[in-house]
Amino acid sequence: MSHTTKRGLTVLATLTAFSLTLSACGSDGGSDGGSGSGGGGEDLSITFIPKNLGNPYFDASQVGGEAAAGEFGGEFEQVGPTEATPDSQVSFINTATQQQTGALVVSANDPEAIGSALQQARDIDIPVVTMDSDTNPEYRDVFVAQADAEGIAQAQVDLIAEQIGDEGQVAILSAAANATNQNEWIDLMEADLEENHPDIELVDVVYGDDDDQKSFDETAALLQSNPDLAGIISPTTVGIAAAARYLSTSDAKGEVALTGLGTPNQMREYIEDGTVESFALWNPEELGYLSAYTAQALANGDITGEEGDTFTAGDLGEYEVGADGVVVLGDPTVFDESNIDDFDF
Ligand code: RAM
Repeated sequence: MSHTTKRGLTVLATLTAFSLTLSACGSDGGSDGGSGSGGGGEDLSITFIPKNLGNPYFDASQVGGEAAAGEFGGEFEQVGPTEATPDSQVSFINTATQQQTGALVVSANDPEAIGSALQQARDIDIPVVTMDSDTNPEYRDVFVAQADAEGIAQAQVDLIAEQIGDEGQVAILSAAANATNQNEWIDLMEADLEENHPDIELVDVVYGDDDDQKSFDETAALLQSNPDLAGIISPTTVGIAAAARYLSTSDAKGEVALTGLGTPNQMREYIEDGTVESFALWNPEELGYLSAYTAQALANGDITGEEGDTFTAGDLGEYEVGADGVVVLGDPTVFDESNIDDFDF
């Protein structure tokens, strides 16, 4: 498989063992998040605010965050909006700030809209970590990135190119229109397609807002308005699962390729029934785990977010803060019928 060698995408054997460790780890579930433990000691309270609730991806990152907090004796809570709109997280950030949470970990729906709310938290020395989807860098101390953005973009382009014989029309079904992470990947995918895949034409980019029904409906509309479509890339776990569900019972099954970023548990049935050949992702449990340890390291004063700072993230080992305050989890993994059953998230 050429895509696995080009960017060094690897199946991390440690992932399964890591998941087992996480599920064995107890936690109080965070019933008391805002207890005012702003000092960053053993009783550190950490508040996770995902893009939206009800998304299995963020359920998984929550598992990792809870496990980490359990290990270092902290308290954990996850709160957030039901809709992934630009400013829907503001009230949750403000509440956590008023309660003087020990640290905030946020996946941003918009790079700017939550900026002043985060700044208010930082004004009273609450460390702010973005994970998964960044804000503009001035609003946070550290961004915990799931993987290198170029690698994530190229993995998806390589997968679709391989599945459609490197030619034909493709479309992108994304998350929310302002999502920092998806927009960066889309820009990089467009550049990669233009430079390296002259016979692939990107005909449309549509947005399902990380809402299952909207993503399903957008898939139907895409197929209707682009009868010659050869493939869809969906760089969102909500989007790819909804698109796969639509394709699986439509005439386009097996005719229109689908790839992107999905969780193995949501995509397993579509790999098994032949709707989807392969897709990619990192381990969101590990992302949550690393983000909680990053928050603790900031709260303890072990790091400040400066390039070159190092800290230990529990079982994941040592990490270093890179340029622009970014910590990178690792390489994405490609899933197909040969390995999907090795993963449970
Ligand atoms: C969705 C969210 C998340 C993204 C994954 C791939 O769950 O949009 O931000 O990282 O997909």
